[in-house]
Amino acid sequence: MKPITDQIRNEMVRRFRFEGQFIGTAPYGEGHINDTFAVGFRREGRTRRYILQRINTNVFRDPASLMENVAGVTEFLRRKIKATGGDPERETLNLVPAKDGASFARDADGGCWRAYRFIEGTLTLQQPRNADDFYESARALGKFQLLLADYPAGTLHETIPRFHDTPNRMRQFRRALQDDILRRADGAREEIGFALEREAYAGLLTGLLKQKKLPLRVTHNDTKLNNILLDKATGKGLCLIDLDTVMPGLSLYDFGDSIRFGASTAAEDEPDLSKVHFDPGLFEAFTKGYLETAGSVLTQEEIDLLPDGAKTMTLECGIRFLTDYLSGDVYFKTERERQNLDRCRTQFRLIAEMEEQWDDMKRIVGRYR
Ligand code: ADP
Ligand code: GN1
Ligand code: MG
Repeated sequence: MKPITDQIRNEMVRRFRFEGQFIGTAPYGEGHINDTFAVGFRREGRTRRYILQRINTNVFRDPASLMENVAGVTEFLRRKIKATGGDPERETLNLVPAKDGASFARDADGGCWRAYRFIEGTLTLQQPRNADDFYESARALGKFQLLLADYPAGTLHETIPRFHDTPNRMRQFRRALQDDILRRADGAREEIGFALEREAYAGLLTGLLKQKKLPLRVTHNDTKLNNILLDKATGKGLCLIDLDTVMPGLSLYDFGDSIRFGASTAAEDEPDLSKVHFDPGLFEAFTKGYLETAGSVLTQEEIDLLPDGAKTMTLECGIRFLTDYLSGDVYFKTERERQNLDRCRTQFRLIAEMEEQWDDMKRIVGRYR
């Protein structure tokens, strides 16, 4: 993606139906994919913020289809939240259309931009501060899946083909390893071995899906904690954001992706592995919140496989970070050279500890089923 010049960004600020007098704009958030800005306006003595985002079109090849998904899902959620007495301004994303009425706008460099109303009074956490935070995020995820249970899945475009096809991620990893374009493989032998030893396991969930032993649902597919806003005042789980990958998928992908990011004692890219542990207390808090909200619609198999959802998604994400490291950091944003390798290593550390605590994880799920 081309660097964003001040000129382009200012031009894009003028292209959307923002209300009031422009105050300023600044980079915002810690997403790995899109370029996100907070934009401030002043109106009737009050400040109003918006989120302005350039969509990463290297990752999302068909932004028009992606925006159709986002518009469809947010509109659907809006209606449901309203009907059940909730606050659609805060419990779902709300798109701000471009001045020509479209859901996104193109800049002079071909970049695609969209805007949302900023959901104020919320927390985006990079790690849960305590078990309650994580429990609340799980409840928000469970509610999200319930609300979308009757969404017309056939109308959703696949924004990234085979996004959670873990065996395919494994094949991509093998190709990157074979090419080893930067000669980085030698410095990552342990991680490479760890991934390859789990190659057969990587196909567990996709295999069960193929055999129709797990149901396809409308899922979010990117449920790490910084994509789930909490209400600052009440601490309650409020809103799932980052809807670019809402697609048909397995409930276990969403459960697992939350666990791999949030049930850790350290940041996703912590270089010091002695700080990284899988936290069974956090796993328990999330499982409880998730099953309290979504449990009634899940099948017995889905519930039994929650630990495998966690392990599979942690493995998949670790493999993706390792693949990107070997490929020269072309997919995930990085600020330092070994960051993708550090990210991979935290994921693999979590897996090793999950494997050690497997029976406990099963017991925890058994407590809330
Ligand atoms: P990415 O795909 O790069 O992860 P996100 O859509 O997740 O981009 O946005 C990045 C960050 O911006 C989020 O983690 C969150 O902190 C913040 N954010 C995004 N949309 C909103 C919103 N409508 N209101 C408040 N904060 C938001
Ligand atoms: C990316 O966009 P963001 O930062 O919320 C990625 C996820 C990964 C995650 C790892 C579209 O999420 O799949 O799990 O980084 N999103 C995409 O932190 O690839
Ligand atoms: Mg995000």
